[in-house]
Amino acid sequence: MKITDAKVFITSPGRNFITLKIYTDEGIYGLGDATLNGRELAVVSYLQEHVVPCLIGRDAFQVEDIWQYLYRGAYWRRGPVTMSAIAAVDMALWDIKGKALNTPVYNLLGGKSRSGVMVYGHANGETLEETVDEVGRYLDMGYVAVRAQSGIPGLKGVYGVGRGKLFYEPAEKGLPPEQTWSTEKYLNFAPKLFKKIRETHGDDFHLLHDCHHRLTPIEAARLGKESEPYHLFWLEDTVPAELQEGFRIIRQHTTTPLAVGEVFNTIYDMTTLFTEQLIDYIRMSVLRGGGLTHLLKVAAMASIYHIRTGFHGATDLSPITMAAALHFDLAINNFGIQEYMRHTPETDAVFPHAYTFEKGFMYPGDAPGLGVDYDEKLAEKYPYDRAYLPVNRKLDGTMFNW
Ligand code: EZ4
Ligand code: CO
Repeated sequence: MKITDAKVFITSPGRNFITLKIYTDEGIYGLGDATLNGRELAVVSYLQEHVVPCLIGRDAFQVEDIWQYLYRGAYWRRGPVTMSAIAAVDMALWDIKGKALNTPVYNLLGGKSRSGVMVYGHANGETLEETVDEVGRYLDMGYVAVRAQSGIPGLKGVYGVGRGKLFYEPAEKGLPPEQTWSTEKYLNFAPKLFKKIRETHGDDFHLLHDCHHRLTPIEAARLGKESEPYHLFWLEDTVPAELQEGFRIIRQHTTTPLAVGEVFNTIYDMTTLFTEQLIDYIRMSVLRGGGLTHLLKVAAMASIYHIRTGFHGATDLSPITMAAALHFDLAINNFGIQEYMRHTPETDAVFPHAYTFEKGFMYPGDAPGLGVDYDEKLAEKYPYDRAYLPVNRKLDGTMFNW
């Protein structure tokens, strides 16, 4: 089966999404997600100018070879733009293979290893009380795992507290919005939040929290230690993970499980974290991490070190990435949990999909391939709209991590 063409689509049903569609000489097409929040058109250009011409005429079934061709063949390896582009091709090819063989992608990845995929939802509030109430709302919706993020007294626009409830989206039109940060205020506040959540809602559900790369290792160690009585499922992205060795310090001090990796691009970003067992969950997504082909290697290596997956699943990953993740999660042995931020109804309409949510679990569905389509006509109604993720400054104005 030969690849005859590939097109890149841009749509903005509430937020920007980039989609790659690969066509074959047998009439089967495949879809891949190429969305890079805040830098979308860089990936569009990378695909259109540099990747699509190399795809024409290739055998669509040679998924591994095409992956290696694009990864090794660029010479300039890795990075979010390159790896998101490769991921889009990879997702589309797995989609094509599933459709050609008339089977859902999870069957190509080893078949079902479990009945459903446990997901966690996002409870966000402006205040501690509001966040505690939101956690209750998610439990009422049937979730068995909830991430809690709250506004902090004295800080403006804290990560995780956004517009709307079910559909949190941090990217804004115009130039990047500026937020403020104080580690002192945060560290004094977070354990109180966890305490109140456990007192109000009990122990019988998984509680998660994201630090969004804002701590130093010793600060992360303090938070991990003080959180131990509330037994978090994980503490995410405590420190910026460019320095993998930084995790050694955190690990020496706390038994709170650690998750990291949504900004990682390849297996080389995590080799120290794996081999020294410095983390418990790896979060690199199908989209950011070069597709299913590369994640198969990541999951295999992780399994040796007792590390499980907990893939990124924010709204800036399109329903195509969500579907790809669910097929993968269902199939591999060392699956841990899957993040699930709901897309808006407008986005769901542009990407009709087979996956479903029920009582805290998700199911990829049994449609051949990934089970997601792209409504080109409807998508045209939502033209690209430049938006940026926020930037973050300390209270004295120092530029910091968002
Ligand atoms: O801030 O995907 O765990 N989830 C996250 C996300 C990221 C966004 C950035 O675009 O950290 O909400
Ligand atoms: Co995160």
